[in-house]
Amino acid sequence: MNYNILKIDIADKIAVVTIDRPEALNALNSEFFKEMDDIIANISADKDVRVMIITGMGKAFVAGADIAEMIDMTPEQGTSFSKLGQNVFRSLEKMEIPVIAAINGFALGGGLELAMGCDFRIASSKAKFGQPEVNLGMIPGYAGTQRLSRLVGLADALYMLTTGEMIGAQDALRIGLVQKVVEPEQLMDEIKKIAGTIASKGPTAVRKVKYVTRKGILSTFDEGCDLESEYFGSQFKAEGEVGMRAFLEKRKPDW
Ligand code: DAK
Repeated sequence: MNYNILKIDIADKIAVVTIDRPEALNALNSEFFKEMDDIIANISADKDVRVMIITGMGKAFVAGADIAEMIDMTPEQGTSFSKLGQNVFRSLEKMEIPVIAAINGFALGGGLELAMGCDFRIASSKAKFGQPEVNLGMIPGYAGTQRLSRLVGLADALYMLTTGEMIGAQDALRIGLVQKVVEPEQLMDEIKKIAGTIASKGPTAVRKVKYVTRKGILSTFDEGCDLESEYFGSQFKAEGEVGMRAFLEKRKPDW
């Protein structure tokens, strides 16, 4: 798989996708969305890959949508560029395997929206987060208004969305925007460790737990519980038997 902007490295059942356009702080242009769409399809088809990590090259994770590309858009083009980004980030959520954002630096605008399309986020202590669209007279276009409030609550989301202020990694941790903060030089090792832990679990169980949890949050509680019962039951003759037998025989399961 060869791409211009994205680099992909697959090892030990973990795919690391690096956005490699540091001269523009990895700003998201249409080529990025084409490549990311293709990578999502390819990784989804590779049943050996159990976790995907997305990170950025240089001092930014992603400093936003590419302002230079957006400036001349008509309202109609803006709406369809917004839909394109929303669809690609939604596809990340719909991937069967967990997707982790490794936030190495600035995660601004479209960059924070990309990170929020991932299942969870681990940040370098130097990372900075913001939805600065209002500084440009714009609003987020890749579902940032919808995901931020769901992740951190209405008041913290509206604080970030209306002030356009950047917050640091510790504040992002405090409001639940990221799940862990580590020193910059430890970021990839730590994330690969977490990804390795996930990759060692029952692969079908991990996929199903992501599906049921994500589906449940968009359903009623009772609908979510019905789905959980169905998937819980279906695991017995899938990996459940292997995992429970291994536990009783005091050995590691061979999935
Ligand atoms: N787009 C294009 N280029 C960017 C960029 C961006 N978002 N961010 C940085 N760059 C470029 C800079 O122009 C500069 O290029 P050269 O001048 O070297 O050619 C290079 O990256 C290095 O940036 P700086 O020189 O500015 O680096 P500093 O360390 O001094 O500052 C910074 C870093 C992150 C504080 C600063 O670059 C900055 O404020 N960048 C802009 C951040 C920002 O406002 N991001 C949000 C973008 S708006 C929509 C869809 C989506 C969205 C909106 C609408 N529709 C479809 C309608 C979402 C919008 C956004 O994401």
